[in-house]
Amino acid sequence: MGIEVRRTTCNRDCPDTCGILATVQDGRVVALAGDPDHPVTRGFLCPRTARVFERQYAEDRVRTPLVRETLDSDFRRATWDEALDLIARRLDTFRRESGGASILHYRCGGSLGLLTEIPDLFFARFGPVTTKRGDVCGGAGDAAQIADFGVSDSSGLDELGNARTVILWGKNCATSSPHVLALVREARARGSSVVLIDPVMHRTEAVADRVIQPRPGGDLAMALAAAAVLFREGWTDPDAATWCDGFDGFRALATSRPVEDWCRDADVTIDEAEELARRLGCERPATILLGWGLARRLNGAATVRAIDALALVTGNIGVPGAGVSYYWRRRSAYDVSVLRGPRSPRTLGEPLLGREILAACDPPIRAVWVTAGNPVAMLPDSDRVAEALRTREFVVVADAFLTDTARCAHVVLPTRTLLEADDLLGAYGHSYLSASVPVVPPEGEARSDLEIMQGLASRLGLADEFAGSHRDWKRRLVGPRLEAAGVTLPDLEAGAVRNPFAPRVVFEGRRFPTPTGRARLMTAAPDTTAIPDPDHPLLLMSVATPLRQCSQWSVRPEGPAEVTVHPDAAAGIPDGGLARLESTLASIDVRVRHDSRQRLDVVLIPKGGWVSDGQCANRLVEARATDDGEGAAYYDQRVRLVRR
Ligand SMILES: Nc1nc2c(c(=O)[nH]1)N[C@H]1C(S)=C(S)[C@@H](COP(=O)(O)OP(=O)(O)OC[C@H]3O[C@@H](n4cnc5c(=O)[nH]c(N)nc54)[C@H](O)[C@@H]3O)O[C@H]1N2
Ligand SMILES: Nc1nc2c(c(=O)[nH]1)N[C@H]1C(S)=C(S)[C@@H](COP(=O)(O)OP(=O)(O)OC[C@H]3O[C@@H](n4cnc5c(=O)[nH]c(N)nc54)[C@H](O)[C@@H]3O)O[C@H]1N2
Ligand code: SF4
Ligand SMILES: [Mo]
Repeated sequence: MGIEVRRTTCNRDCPDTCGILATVQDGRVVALAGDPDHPVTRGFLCPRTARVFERQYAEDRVRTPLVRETLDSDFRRATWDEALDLIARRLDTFRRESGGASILHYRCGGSLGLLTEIPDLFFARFGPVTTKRGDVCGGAGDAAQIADFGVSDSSGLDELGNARTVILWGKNCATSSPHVLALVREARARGSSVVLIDPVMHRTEAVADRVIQPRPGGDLAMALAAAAVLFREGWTDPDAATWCDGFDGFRALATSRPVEDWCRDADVTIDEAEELARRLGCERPATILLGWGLARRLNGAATVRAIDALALVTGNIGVPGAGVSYYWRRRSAYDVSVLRGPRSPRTLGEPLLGREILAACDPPIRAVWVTAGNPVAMLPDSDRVAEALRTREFVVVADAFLTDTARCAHVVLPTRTLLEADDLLGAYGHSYLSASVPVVPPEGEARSDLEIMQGLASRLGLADEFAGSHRDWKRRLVGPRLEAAGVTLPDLEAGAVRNPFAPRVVFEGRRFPTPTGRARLMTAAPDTTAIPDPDHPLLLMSVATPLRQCSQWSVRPEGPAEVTVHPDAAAGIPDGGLARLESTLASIDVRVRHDSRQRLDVVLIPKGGWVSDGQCANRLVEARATDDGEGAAYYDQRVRLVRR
């Protein structure tokens, strides 16, 4: 068959949404490279995806449907007909006896392909059923930006080239958005100055002129300190009140305390707050690239609102080279109305999902279907999530691997991987659209979520509504509006296309999609004092690492989880020593690594460890929602290290 290079798009939950060139030899993928013609990918992939084809052919991939009667028994292989007949019969019974609300459909971010949302439509038509509410990933920040600007959207990445100052605020691009790191490096080479604000020291530091390490969760106080300096020095934009509602209220908030008091709460120096204010007020335009991490806190939405306010009062919004870039509206070009069905009769909050499943009554949750998610490993309070699943009458998980969540299922349905996907993508970190096209046929009997839903729909009287090939559905999603703008499905399959509806400069003219046309400034803030807990002196920073995509790894992590702490915060445990990492919920074995660049109040652990490998940070993390948007306060978890 020889060697061929095929083009597709990475569908992972990652802001970069890369163009991929796959080398296929005799029907197998043997190498992956970044598409040099993709304006953001520019010829390279991150290490986790460059090696993903090893997982593609892994022994432990689920290749056929797996079924078991009870959770005590082993899975046995089943045919698709057997598995789908069983599922259709059971779901129909639950619906008849207890109504659609007795079934929960939970979908998360395993693939960002739009057709991964087909199960939403299926369950809306079949039920409607119970679904999730909120968003553990970006819920708090989205809610904050919608409150401030009317919408969460960003200028094109090209605008980085016009920024005199770039602020990476809680954003570790080196790990989680390497293509943006390359653009920041270029902006710096052209003369922009780069500030990194993160309680954790990480590799992105290499592109920063200045690093500020506030206490975890101290950013709200630091932003208000900087605002107080801006007002004191007269560095705000003289016309800011014309595009902001609440200007006087925000000034009153920021100046309600002395700068040094805010700085003490943030654990930063006055010099650091002044420098931040000066860069925003005097070295304009400034672009703030805001990460998602800092909003995963109890006061996460208020923190993002304070950062938005800094940009608004300094005029760093609605002009080239400025803005608070958090989210790019990845679906905005597509006709997603084809994926929408009737509203759910009930929703359960995602950050508290385990508890909410267990507490649901009238009717109780009898069955759960999981699409593109691993909630046992990835949601807070893993043990409770596992208990909630294990006590249901029927659980179905569609996944390519036997994850912690699949281990709580009665039926596991093998799905396609990113190299087999046939789908459409937009990016949440830039403005390009593209398609995924299978570079190899599915391994074993794997099916896409669309194909799975079609199998079920034909058994439950919904066949007509779900009929059509992947390309038919992709064409429907491209829709007439995008076609009228000159973008067709073949264009998207041939390479990335700029979203014709994405603004080059968002909120241009400082007009906002709010009722008044003006942005809104926060006028009140929660208490910013840190509450110490001497029994649990460390905050658990369970953050992204280079070789893992959430709970999906390309090189299997062996042994206990590795945690990183400042040597003086290691409770006497030597570098390389073994310890217990404990919260009030649970404890896990870890290996301790010393790093003297870290703060004394943090301990780092990789995000995405599995319960079955003994590496799951979320067993330690209490389920608590953020102040708005129902995000998860993952990083406000207090822990301690105990010598073993
Ligand atoms: N390699 C890899 N890449 C990934 C992922 C992965 O698992 N692995 N996950 C993907 C996903 S799901 C997402 S949502 C995206 C982006 O996900 P993000 O969560 O934005 O990822 P990071 O860029 O690592 O940024 C998180 C940073 O926020 C910092 N942070 C935490 N708390 C605070 C705080 O209180 N203040 C400040 N200033 N900073 C704080 C953390 O220390 C960390 O460095 O990345 C995606 N990319
Ligand atoms: N402690 C801690 N926990 C966190 C975070 C953190 O920073 N710290 N980050 C949070 C964030 S930002 C996020 S977004 C969530 C992510 O949480 P999840 O989205 O649940 O995490 P993933 O590991 O990406 O898992 C999804 C599963 O989807 C499967 N999958 C991939 N493609 C497909 C497909 O096409 N169809 C189907 N059916 N399945 C597919 C994968 O094999 C994988 O097992 O985790 C959150 N959890
Ligand atoms: S995970 Fe992100 S950086 Fe890596 S290849 Fe996919 S889109 Fe690109
Ligand atoms: Mo995420």
